[in-house]
Amino acid sequence: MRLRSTIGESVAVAILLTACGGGGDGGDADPVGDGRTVRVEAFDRQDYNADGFSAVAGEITFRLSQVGIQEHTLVVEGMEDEMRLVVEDGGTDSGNLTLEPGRYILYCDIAGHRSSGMEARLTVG
Ligand SMILES: [Cu+2]
Repeated sequence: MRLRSTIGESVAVAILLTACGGGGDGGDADPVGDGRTVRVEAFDRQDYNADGFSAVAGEITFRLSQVGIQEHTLVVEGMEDEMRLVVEDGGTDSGNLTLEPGRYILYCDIAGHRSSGMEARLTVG
């Protein structure tokens, strides 16, 4: 009985820690990012790992990782010609953009994916 309750508690703690992971810069939905690099994961359910990312103005590295088997892309709305990251076969892709402070939209340009949820805000401060 004693052992069982200890296991229950450690599972609860682990779940709590997992839920608290990620950035906490404030804002509507806790944008994710450490300043210079925006790390995005693309899932088969046609969603990214976050709805909001943050970065510091200047040269920003975007890194897209595939979680699953579907091909996905990452572009910044209005800057599609400057950077288009593509992941397939479990790979990653990365590129750089120089951005001024402002709000941007990231999305996957494969037909149907953006409307399914592959869209996220990027706040550059
Ligand atoms: Cu996609």
